Amino acid sequence: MTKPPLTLYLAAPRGFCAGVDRAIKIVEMALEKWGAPVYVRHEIVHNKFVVDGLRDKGAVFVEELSECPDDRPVIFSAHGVPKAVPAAAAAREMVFVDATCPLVSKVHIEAQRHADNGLQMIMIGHAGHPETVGTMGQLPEGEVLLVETPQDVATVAVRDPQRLAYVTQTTLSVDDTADVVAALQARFPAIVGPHKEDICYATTNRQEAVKAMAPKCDAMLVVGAPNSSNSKRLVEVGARAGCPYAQLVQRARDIDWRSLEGIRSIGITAGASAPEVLINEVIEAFSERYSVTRELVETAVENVEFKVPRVLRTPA
Ligand code: 0CH
Ligand code: SF4
Repeated sequence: MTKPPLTLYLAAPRGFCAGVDRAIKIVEMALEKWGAPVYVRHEIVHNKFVVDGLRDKGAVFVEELSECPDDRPVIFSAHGVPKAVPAAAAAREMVFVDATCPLVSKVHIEAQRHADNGLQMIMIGHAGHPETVGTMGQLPEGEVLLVETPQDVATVAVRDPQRLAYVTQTTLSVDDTADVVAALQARFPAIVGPHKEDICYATTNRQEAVKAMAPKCDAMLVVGAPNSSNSKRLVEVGARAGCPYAQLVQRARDIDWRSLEGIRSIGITAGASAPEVLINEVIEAFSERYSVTRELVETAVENVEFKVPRVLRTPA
């Protein structure tokens, strides 16, 4: 039987970002240095395949520091942690390594700097997401106000509208965040903030590529996990940019082939925490069913790399 033709658009950039790459390497180095078990507080990045692979090598994933023994090393995930977490580890004289992405740490420093300057902080982010919890946790409980939408901005109660600053989660929708920032600036003209927001280069670039790809595609798949904020945003961006069917899949076995019946083109991308091997698996699944012509939709070339410490040192 001849296979039906299919144009497969592949977004670039897609998949692993520099912060994810660095965080995974830190766990691997810790396992080499200290042997198993090494504890990791929260999924190092939001990807089951990555987490399962590291677990096989001896990493133990927990949600809270209280679940770790005193005498084994613990690594904090790429999403960042509240200040209380390293403080508690230090108090217990634990060996700990912080795999927080440097671009998230930069936001932590910003939040602290604004607070030191006497400004009340507003964070734009998703309630309960570990990065939001970590960034808000740079300041004492209740000091950072969270807003998610322009509606939240309309009702947020601030101490002094003249003394305000904002920071954002790094993995938000660029367009939605612009609306929230605009609402903040309209209600609080004196508010201080970053040039635009704190969304990182990787999030921005992956959304841009999807915007270019989506209008060409009958359907689009984003390889990523259901708890991955940046991956979920790619699905939304794809749908909004005109793709009639945009779906998140963790790997090839999640593809709903019945929903794809009759398509002549498919777009594929991946969140910042999804490994290329899973993208290749998805491409392979299409190649088995269709006569595929591949086209790259490249909107940026990334060459960001974050240094992994050559020797893992724990804070003095
Ligand atoms: O997109 P989120 O923040 O949910 O996290 P991820 O899927 O693990 O991707 C890596 C980003 C880590 C922190 O920015
Ligand atoms: Fe860092 Fe951005 Fe990757 Fe998050 S998505 S780990 S902020 S580079």
